[in-house]
Amino acid sequence: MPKKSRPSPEPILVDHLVVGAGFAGLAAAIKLQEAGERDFVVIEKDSDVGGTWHINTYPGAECDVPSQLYSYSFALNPDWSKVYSPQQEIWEYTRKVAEDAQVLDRFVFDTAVLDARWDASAQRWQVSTTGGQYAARTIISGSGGLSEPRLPEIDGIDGFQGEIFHSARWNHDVDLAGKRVAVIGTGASAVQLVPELQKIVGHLGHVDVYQRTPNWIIPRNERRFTALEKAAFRRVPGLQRAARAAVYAQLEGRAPAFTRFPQLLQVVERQCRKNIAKAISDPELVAKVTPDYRAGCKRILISNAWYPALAADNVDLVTDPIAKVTGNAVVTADGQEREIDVLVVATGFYVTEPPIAQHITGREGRTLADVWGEAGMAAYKGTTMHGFPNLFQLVGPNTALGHSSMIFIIESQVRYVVEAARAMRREGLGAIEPTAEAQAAWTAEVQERMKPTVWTTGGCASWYLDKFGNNTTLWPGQTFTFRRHLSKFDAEAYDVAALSTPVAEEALA
Ligand code: N01
Repeated sequence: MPKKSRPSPEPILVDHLVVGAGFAGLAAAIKLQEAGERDFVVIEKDSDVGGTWHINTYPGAECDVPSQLYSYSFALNPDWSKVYSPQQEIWEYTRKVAEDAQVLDRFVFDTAVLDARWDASAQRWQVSTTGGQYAARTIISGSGGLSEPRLPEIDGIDGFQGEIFHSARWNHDVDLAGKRVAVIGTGASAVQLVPELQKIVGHLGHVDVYQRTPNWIIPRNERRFTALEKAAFRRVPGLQRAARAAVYAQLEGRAPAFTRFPQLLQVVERQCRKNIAKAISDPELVAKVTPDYRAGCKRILISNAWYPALAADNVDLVTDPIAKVTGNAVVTADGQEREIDVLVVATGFYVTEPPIAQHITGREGRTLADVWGEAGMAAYKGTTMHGFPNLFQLVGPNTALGHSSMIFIIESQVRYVVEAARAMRREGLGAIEPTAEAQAAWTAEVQERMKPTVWTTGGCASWYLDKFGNNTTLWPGQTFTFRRHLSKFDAEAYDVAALSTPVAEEALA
C-alpha cells in the first residue's frame, strides 16, 4: 500500500526526492529503482499517480497524441482501446505501470512541497512539505508544465453567484443538464469538452463559448483497435514496437515544418478549412472560427466534433471581448449580457512562470522564480540549473513539443538524470551544477534555433512565449536530437564538489 503522509519532527534523509507522480515522476522512480538507486521517495500533492491524467477529468478529456507513442517505451500496452486514448484509460495505464514496477511503496500522496532550500554544508536540499521534512541529496522535479490552472482576470468574476470551475478541476457534483453554461477559452481543453457539454446540457440548456483567438483544428483520425489487432500486439513479437515506430516516424516527419519551413504548414491550413466547411455553412461563423495566423504558431488541435458543436442550435460562439462578469451573467464589450447558471473557465495553465519555482531557493539564497523572473526560464539541456545544485527539472525549459509525444522527452531526461546520479555515486560527488557558461551557451543555441520556427514567425500570441517574448517552452528541433544531447551525463559542463559526508552504501541495491 502507498504510504500516507505524516508530519515528522526530524527530516527524513533520502538520496533522491522525486516531486510529482505523473508520467515524469513515475518514470524517474522506475528508472532510479532499476539503476539500483533505491533510496528515494516520491511526493505527490494529489491522491494518486497519473498527474494531469488523474486531475483532468472534464467530459471528453482524451489524448491528442496517439497512445502507441503516448506511453512508456518500457511498458507498451497492447490493450489501448483506440488510437487516441481517453483520460481514464491513460490514468489506469499509469496506475498499472506503477503497480507492475512495484514502486508504489515509495510514494507519499496528498503531500505538497512548501519550501526547498539548498543546504551547502550538508550538501542536501532541506525540504518542507505538507507531510513533514525531508533532507535529500537530489530533487528530481516532475511537477508538471501544465499543473497550475490559470484563472482569467475578469472584472467581477469573483462575485459570480453560480457554479464556477476550471476545466482542470471539473466539478462532477454539478448537474449540467438543462443548464445555461458559459465556457471561456477555446484551447485544447475547451475543444474537447464543449462538444460533450453541448450534449449534456441538451435541448433545454445552452452553451455560450467565449473565443478570444480561434485555433487551427484538423480532423481527428480516430478508430478503435480491433480484438485481432490487440491480440496481435500481444502475441506477435515486435509488432507493437513497429506500430509505435511508425507513429514516431510519422510525427517526427512533421517537425521540420514547425522548426524550419513554416510555409509548409499551409497544407495543414487547407485541411483545417475543409474541416470547417464540412460542419459550418454560416459564412459569419466560418469567418469567426478561421484563424489569421500560420497554423502551428499555437498548438494545432484535432477534433471532428468541435465545429459541429459550434453549429448546433444550443451553442453560441461569442467573439466580442468579455467586459465583466456579474452575479449571473457574462457581459461583453458591446454591452450584451448573457445570463448563465454555470461558468467553466478553460483558460489554461501557468506555463512560463511555474509556481513550484517560487518554493525552491538555491545556492545564492534566491528562488528559482526570482532567477527566472529576471530573464525567463532557462536550464542546461532543459534539465539542470546554474545556482541550484543537484536539482533536476523534468519537462523543464524548452523541452515541450508541438509535434510529438512528451513521454519521449521525459524518458530522455530521466535517462540523463539517472546517469548523473550514478556518476555522482561513482565519483563520490556531493554537489553538481551546470556552469554558468554551459547553461548560457545552451540557452543561446536554443534561442538561435527558435528564430525561424513557426512559434516565432507565425504571427500569433501563444502561451509558449514568456513576458519577454521568448519561447522558453518548446524544443526547437527533432526529438531524437534532444535525446542525443542527453544521451550521456557530461560532467565537464558541471561544477562539481566532492562529498562532504558519506553516502550509505545500503542505499544501493
Ligand atoms: O489551455 P490553452 P488548454 N479571456 O492555454 C483563452 C495541453 N492539453 O487547457 O488563445 C478570454 O491552450 C485563450 O485565448 P487565447 C496542451 O498542451 C493537452 O486548452 O490566449 N479567453 C485560449 O483559448 C494544451 O496546449 C490535451 O487568445 C482567455 C484558452 O483560454 C495545453 O494543455 C488536452 C483568457 C486557453 O487555452 C493547454 O490547453 C488538453 C481571458 N482572460 C490540453 N485567458 C491532450 O489531448 C485565456 N483565454 C494531450
